[in-house]
Amino acid sequence: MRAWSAPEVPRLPGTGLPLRVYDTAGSEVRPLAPGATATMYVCGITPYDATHLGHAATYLVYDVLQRVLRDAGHEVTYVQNVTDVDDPLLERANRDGEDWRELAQRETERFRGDMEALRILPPAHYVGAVEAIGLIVALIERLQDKGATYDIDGDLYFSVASAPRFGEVGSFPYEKMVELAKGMGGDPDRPGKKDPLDPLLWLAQRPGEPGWDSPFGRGRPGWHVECAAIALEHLGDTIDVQGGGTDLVFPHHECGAAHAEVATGAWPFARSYVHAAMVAYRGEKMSKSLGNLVFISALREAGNDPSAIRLALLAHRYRDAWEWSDAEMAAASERLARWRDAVSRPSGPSADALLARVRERLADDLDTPSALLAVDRWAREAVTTGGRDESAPGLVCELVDALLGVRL
Ligand code: 5CA
Ligand code: ZN
Repeated sequence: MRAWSAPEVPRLPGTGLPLRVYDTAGSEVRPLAPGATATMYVCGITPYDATHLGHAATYLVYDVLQRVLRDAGHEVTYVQNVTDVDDPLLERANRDGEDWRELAQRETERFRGDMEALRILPPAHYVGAVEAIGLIVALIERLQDKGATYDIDGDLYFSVASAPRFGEVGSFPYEKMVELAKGMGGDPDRPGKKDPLDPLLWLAQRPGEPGWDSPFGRGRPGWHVECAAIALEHLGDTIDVQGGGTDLVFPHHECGAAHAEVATGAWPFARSYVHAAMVAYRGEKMSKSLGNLVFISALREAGNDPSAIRLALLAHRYRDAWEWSDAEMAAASERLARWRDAVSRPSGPSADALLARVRERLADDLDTPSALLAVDRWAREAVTTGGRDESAPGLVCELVDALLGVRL
């Protein structure tokens, strides 16, 4: 699929610091330490009711992560999927009497527009589940060859018992995994399953639902195998970063890792599992199923500058869950105005220490709130005491653009 166009990223003087991030599987902050080219797979949207602020907050995390890696001299190969056929999408299309393909196309287009406006770096490979059916079928065949699959009434399941390290991504107690699977499209109670946690690989076609021919009959792919197949195809057996919101740790990333492990024999599938905390609204996780959504498109249409939207999101640490309120937008717009005022002056205090500080804060597990505070301090000084450095306002514009994606 077509992604969206890439924003310019200025090159900054010197080199950024090596990034340390929290790895969910290891439960600690540690160096990411990729090679010359870092590989990153971030789970994409299921295209309906996108793009809300929660989605944007999550994709912004991997955008800043990439900016930090690039500043430290790495290339990044970034892959993202679109779950353009799955139960919730089909249910929504059904509810609204709309063709599921049209719904997916329209919402994917809206997402592209929002990502572009927010100046989010696009993936090199943007891959829909539908266009990846061949890859998914090939991965399921590999799993079949390893004896890791079984059939219930024509539906194909993956046996988690075949993956020796199943459970190591999320480290949840068994009962918790059952509960999480139930809430995220799993079917732990289905009779005939060898283990309640076994995920679906291929669902035999149901009346009125789409299906594709395959060696296991006509049907459609399960969710976890979709991401595993796309990541393995475009990034290889081991990737540096698997990204997505914390709601994807289990079962999605656990099962994806298990599929990859059984198919390739390699472990870990991802060297770092980097998860973004959930954004809430009106007391609950912002979610399509609850409908408590704030859309990026609505914020844009209301006249909010996309750079202010970025600042509103970057004011929160990605690992801390938080709740959106309208005051966030006003505070971010004020901050943007203050920064713009400061860089509009012909000179200011030196920005060398600011660049070092922003690099240092971002390299420490993407501490964006502290990076913003450092820019605040420089801007306050520029406006109150001023400074003689004529290159400083320009350098601040560039560093804020390159590392935070904010255009002043
Ligand atoms: N298509 C799958 C991934 S393969 C999916 O989860 N799609 S989604 O549209 O439901 O979510 C897209 C991304 O946004 C996921 O990484 C998810 O974790 C994240 N996300 C969803 N809701 C929120 C929220 N309230 N706050 C932060 N991130 C969220
Ligand atoms: Zn995914």
